[in-house]
Amino acid sequence: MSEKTTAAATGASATEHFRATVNGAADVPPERVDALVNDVLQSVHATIRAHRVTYSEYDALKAWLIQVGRDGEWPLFLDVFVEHVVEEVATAGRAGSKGSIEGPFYVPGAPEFGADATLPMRDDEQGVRLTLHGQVRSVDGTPLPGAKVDIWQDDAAGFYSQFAQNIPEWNLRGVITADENGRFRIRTIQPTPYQIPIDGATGALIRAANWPAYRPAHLHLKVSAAAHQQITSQLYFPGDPHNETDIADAVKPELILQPTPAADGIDVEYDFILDPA
Ligand code: MBD
Ligand code: FE
Repeated sequence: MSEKTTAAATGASATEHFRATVNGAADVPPERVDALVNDVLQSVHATIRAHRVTYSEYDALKAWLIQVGRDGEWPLFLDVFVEHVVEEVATAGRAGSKGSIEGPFYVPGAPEFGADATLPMRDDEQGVRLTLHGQVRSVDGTPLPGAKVDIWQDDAAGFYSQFAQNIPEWNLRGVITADENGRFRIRTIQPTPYQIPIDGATGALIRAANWPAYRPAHLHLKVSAAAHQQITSQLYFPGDPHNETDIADAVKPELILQPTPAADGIDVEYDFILDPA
């Protein structure tokens, strides 16, 4: 582990990536701002009254909010504590596969591969070898040829490339194009439970509240095909104790894989069912 892999360094990267890839200034109509901000503030006011919040607690809140920004941890904090409900609302009408949150560490533009791919990894990459294979279909069962599976994950030490030091740029990231039957095969390593950086403001809050600071081991994926809605998802591993206590509340039973032993590690099959656009 590099000494430079700090919460501030990770957070600054996540903030930069968000600014570079998302139009944060998208127009939200005034009546929506009015309704949403009013409700949030009323919840805050109600909490203050119910708990008789003191000036020292109010000052602790101000100091903490300032520090989240200084550490660049707003993407981390929001994706851990808020995004799962945005995802729930956004995907409520879907008939196809369940999805999960994107989180702060997605980077578009990863190297592209054919239907049978090995993710970019170091010669001495640590971790159990994992093969993930399956088929992308429409809700009516039609295979989706040429579907894209964009995958990213942490390494055996729990770090994501581009958000920690000394990892090759696109390590354990890739975009796989499914074959003419919508099938894909991805060779990678098993991901590791992820500990929220404990030296930043988000970690300080988690410690102060005595919550578990972990996400279970997970693969991140975005699956897309022509004329279909993209699915953003995460896949998890059975028996990971963090599945029940995920700090980001992003585990669903449908997303837990059923691995089988393979000669060189483990093998998992998982199909993605996409809703028409
Ligand atoms: C992660 O790896 C992640 O997936 C989320 C949602 C939040 C923090 C780190
Ligand atoms: Fe993650």
